[in-house]
Amino acid sequence: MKYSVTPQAQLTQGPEGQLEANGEIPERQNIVLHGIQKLERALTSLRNSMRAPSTMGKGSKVVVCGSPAVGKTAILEQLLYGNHVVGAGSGGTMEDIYLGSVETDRGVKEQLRLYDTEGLQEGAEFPRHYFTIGDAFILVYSVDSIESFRRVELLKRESDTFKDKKEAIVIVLGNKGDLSDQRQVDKEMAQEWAANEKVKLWEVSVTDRNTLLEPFTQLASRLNQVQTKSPFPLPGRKSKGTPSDT
Ligand SMILES: Nc1nc2c(ncn2[C@@H]2O[C@H](COP(=O)(O)OP(=O)(O)OP(=O)(O)O)[C@@H](O)[C@H]2O)c(=O)[nH]1
Ligand SMILES: [Mg+2]
Repeated sequence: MKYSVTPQAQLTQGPEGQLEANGEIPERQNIVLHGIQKLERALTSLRNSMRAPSTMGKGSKVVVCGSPAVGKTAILEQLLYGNHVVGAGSGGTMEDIYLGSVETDRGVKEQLRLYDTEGLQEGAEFPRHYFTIGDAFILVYSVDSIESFRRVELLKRESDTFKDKKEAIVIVLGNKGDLSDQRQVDKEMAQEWAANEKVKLWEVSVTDRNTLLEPFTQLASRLNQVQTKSPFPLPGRKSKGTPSDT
């Protein structure tokens, strides 16, 4: 199967969800807290987002969530840019949005707005507004942390309770599959849980980008099906066709 993933831009959102794409950077505590490095990143993101205004507002919204340091950002950056250096910290995410285009198994491109969220410390609540935003949720744990798997179990229960779109898709990624000597989450146990929950679960590793392609292609395909089936199709969504149409 041929996979194709095209990055489009990275945006950064403020704590209240406002996009920094209108030429103004709101006064934000997180910039102050995270210092010059964060500020530089925000400015780069702003420049990127201003370069790609026509892509804003489009695309299925995919929320990526889980415990801190399970590799949420690394997964997205490896998928989209292929440039993540394992072991290089990303500094802890507050919230970033990546725009990417992923080819579905029908050979059409699905635009994704990928919301990279803040890692959830023990006891911290996942902000409820994400459940109303998301067309899909990627719950990420790390195979070397049973706590991170417990958080995914909790997020799945919360998504059942709070997501307000019945068709919202949930998939699970067990990251850091390369750390087999530090494994705390049994592969079979995790797959059994996923089968009971009726969600798909893949073990992946950022060290092997190929492991990321199938989950994202399947997700894009399912999102594309949901869009196509919608009784109120968005303009331009109706006749994406198949590869043989082109
Ligand atoms: N060995 C290994 N390390 C990984 C893998 N994925 C990510 N890492 C490393 O784990 C660390 C944390 O990765 P991040 O992508 O920052 O994790 P995160 O979930 O985005 O963290 P927060 O934004 O703080 O919630 C980094 O040093 C990554 O390089 C993987 O598959 N294998
Ligand atoms: Mg992160």
